[in-house]
Amino acid sequence: MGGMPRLGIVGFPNVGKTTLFNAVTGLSAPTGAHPYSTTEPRLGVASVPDPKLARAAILEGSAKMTPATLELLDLPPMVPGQAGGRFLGQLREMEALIVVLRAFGDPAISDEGLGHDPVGQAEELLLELAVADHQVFAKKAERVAKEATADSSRQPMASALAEAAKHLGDGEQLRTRKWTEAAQESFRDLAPLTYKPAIWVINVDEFETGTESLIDKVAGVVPEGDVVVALSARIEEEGSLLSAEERAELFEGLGLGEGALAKMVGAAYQSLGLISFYTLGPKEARAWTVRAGAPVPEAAGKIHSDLERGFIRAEVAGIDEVISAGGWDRTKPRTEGKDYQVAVGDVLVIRFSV
Ligand SMILES: Nc1nc2c(ncn2[C@@H]2O[C@H](COP(=O)(O)OP(=O)(O)O)[C@@H](O)[C@H]2O)c(=O)[nH]1
Ligand SMILES: [Mg+2]
Repeated sequence: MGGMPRLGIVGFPNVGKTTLFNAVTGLSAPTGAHPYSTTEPRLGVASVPDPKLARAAILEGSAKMTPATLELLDLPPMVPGQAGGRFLGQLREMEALIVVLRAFGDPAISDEGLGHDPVGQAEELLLELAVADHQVFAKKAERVAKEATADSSRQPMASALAEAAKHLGDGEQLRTRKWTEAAQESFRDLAPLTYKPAIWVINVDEFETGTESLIDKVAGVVPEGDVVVALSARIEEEGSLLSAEERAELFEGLGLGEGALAKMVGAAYQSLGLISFYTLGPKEARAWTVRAGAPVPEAAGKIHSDLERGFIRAEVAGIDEVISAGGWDRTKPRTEGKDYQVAVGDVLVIRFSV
């Protein structure tokens, strides 16, 4: 699993973090009506939902289908006013955060006095994260400022850290500002939580209506560009245990839109600057992950290092084209050389020699 992008699930107690984790990973970690049912972090793998891959696999008669994956970490809850707890250290190792907000009002499930107003929770979480980052930034800024009095080459770093500490001290997230390359470099090893992409998940009641306005309200308080989705984690968890048809029936019966979970995973993937490309064959139809903008030999290297080392050229067609043509053999692929940047949805055949 090395190198798989990792996302941490965060939120206050009893908001449905573990339920969401179970829904996405297909695992069944214990959830509980008591607020601290998750005591240790748990790791799971989430498949990136990909209807195009499924269609292509059918067209190619592939024996096996392998979607792209993300790694998810289910964490014990944030405790209000206790930023800096031991789990924040683990959060720093994540590439992005999935923040769960409770909007369901089940009286049987304690909300620890935090209520079920997702906007209030979002504001409070943003503040907690800013405070947690501020602590580490203020400390380092002070240390580097001291060093800079003796060694002027440390001055730019001292200034960048001081500026970032001030921004955080104002309760702001680091990602709401553009930072120079040098500034980013000076705080990279601090792995600031407020600089990581965040996907906000509003966990609504199964009979909730008007989720659009909830989404708008939350989007109004989180940094611009953050993705906000609304879903019912409990229904998604139930749905994850069903076949595709049964699931569609369940969602339709409840008048819920299907696909919020897929949207969340897709948004997480995109927020990390990742794209999928495909290889198709009788044995396997597979989605692979590469950073957006990668040249085709780098993508080939995800499949096998020989394909990158011995790269000659790639035959490329978009997956939509392959599907509408009725299969790879009916498509007219383009030939691309080593400078070609892989695009979302490219189907690749790599020609190589070693
Ligand atoms: N009514 C309702 N209950 C939910 C929903 N999502 C989770 N729960 C329940 O809330 C409780 C806490 O959920 P859990 O996932 O353990 O919360 P965590 O503490 O954030 O990990 C469990 O009893 C869940 O079944 C939901 O959408 N609606
Ligand atoms: Mg939990």
